[in-house]
Amino acid sequence: MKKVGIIMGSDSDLPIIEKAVNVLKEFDVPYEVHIYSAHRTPVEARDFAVNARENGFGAIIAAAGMAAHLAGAIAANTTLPVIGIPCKSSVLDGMDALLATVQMPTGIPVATVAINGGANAALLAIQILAVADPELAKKLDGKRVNDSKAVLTKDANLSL
Ligand code: RP5
Repeated sequence: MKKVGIIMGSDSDLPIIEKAVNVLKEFDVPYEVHIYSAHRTPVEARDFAVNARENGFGAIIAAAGMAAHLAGAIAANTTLPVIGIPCKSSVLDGMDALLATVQMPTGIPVATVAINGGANAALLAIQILAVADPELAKKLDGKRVNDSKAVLTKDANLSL
């Protein structure tokens, strides 16, 4: 199976990345995590992206806050699908990162999830890998069924 690459701009983004890692573990999807910054370690971030396909990755998750250029910088250097997580890490509550991550120029797409949306980033990466992996697709179907059941159980237990 292809791996999911997870890059975060700083170790202060770790709590958000942990949400993604937990989902990937739940689905037994292999992953690799790195701290590379578009600004502080631009060479390492670029090298990871340039070599990602050859190194067995099928999708890349990039999480950053503030002037969040990481996902865009990664996307500029690979044609693998890149999923951006805008992180809430400044006085602007993540709106800065959201706009910086989502507003990509035509030709270099970044699939941007919600602010701090670590779990959805992982699910989207899994859905991308599942296009060519029927077993993984079946696991995704199973999760949807379980998630629905959990809501309906809460509905049945409502006592207001
Ligand atoms: C971004 O700046 C990082 O992704 C992080 O969200 C934010 C703050 O980084 P630190 O100053 O906490 O290292 O590059």
